[in-house]
Amino acid sequence: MPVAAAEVLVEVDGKIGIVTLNRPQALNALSISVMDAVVEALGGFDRDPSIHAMVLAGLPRAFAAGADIGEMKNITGGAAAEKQLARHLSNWDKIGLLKKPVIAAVSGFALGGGCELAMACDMIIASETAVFGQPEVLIGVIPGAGGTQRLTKAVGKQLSMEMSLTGRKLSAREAFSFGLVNKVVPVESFLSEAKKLAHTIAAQPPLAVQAAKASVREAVDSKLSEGLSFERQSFFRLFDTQDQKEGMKAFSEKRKPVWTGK
Ligand code: DAK
Repeated sequence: MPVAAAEVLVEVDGKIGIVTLNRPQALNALSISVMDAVVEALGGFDRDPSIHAMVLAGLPRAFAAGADIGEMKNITGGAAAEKQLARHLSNWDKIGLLKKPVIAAVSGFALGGGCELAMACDMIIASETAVFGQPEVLIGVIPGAGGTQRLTKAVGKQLSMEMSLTGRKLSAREAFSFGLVNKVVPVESFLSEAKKLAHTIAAQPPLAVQAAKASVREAVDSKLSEGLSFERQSFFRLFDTQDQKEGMKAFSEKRKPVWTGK
């Protein structure tokens, strides 16, 4: 399904490319079409020799409140989840594979797939209102787009466990103190600060920048593919459970879920 044109905005500012999520009515929930458009836009900038760095921005109230629960809630069975969501999920991985640096400009909610999207970028500029979390357990699943792996590498095992097992969220200041974000700025300037950082990078020699990015990634990502694959299979299997159905249904019906452990 093609994305509604206004749901993802794409612009160029000198040597930087800016992609903005713009689905405010759903707190920038990452539907299949939105993620396809984001990857297409960033991929286009990655191949464009006149672009040297990119910014992936959200809106002041939300970077992204997760993958679109409405699209996932009716999937029954782990095999069906894998069939329907595997390509969607590969979009998060594709962002991690871009050659040029991507800076996430995060304000408001960065939850679930939104937090995973920010973490798939290379650096994060956060507004004072940013909130980071992996609350999937609250709707009967687990992070499925890299959260258990990238969050653990970013903040360490203890905090990552707490966040993934309880849905605990981090304020922008906490995220900064744990090394998840580069800088915290007033909400009015989160986008301009991200652009400023992108322009600074874009002024450096592009081949050296790309080589540095690849090297830092290598340090962080070795064995990541194995972890991601393990995480993914666990995620898909949860679509065989009643609690996944109940968690997503309860969210849509705006009530508390009743867990059965089945
Ligand atoms: N999906 C769809 N709609 C969402 C949404 C989401 N993740 N989050 C918010 N919305 C919608 C709400 O349904 C509501 O729509 P209307 O009812 O107005 O039509 C609108 O956005 C405003 O939300 P609220 O009314 O709930 O606003 P509040 O300020 O009261 O609360 C909130 C904000 C962010 C605390 C709350 O909306 C919330 O808890 N949202 C869900 C957060 C969450 O659980 N996120 C994780 C989702 S699961 C994978 C790829 C990705 C993933 C997994 C696998 N593969 C392809 C394998 C990722 C999974 C997830 O992200």
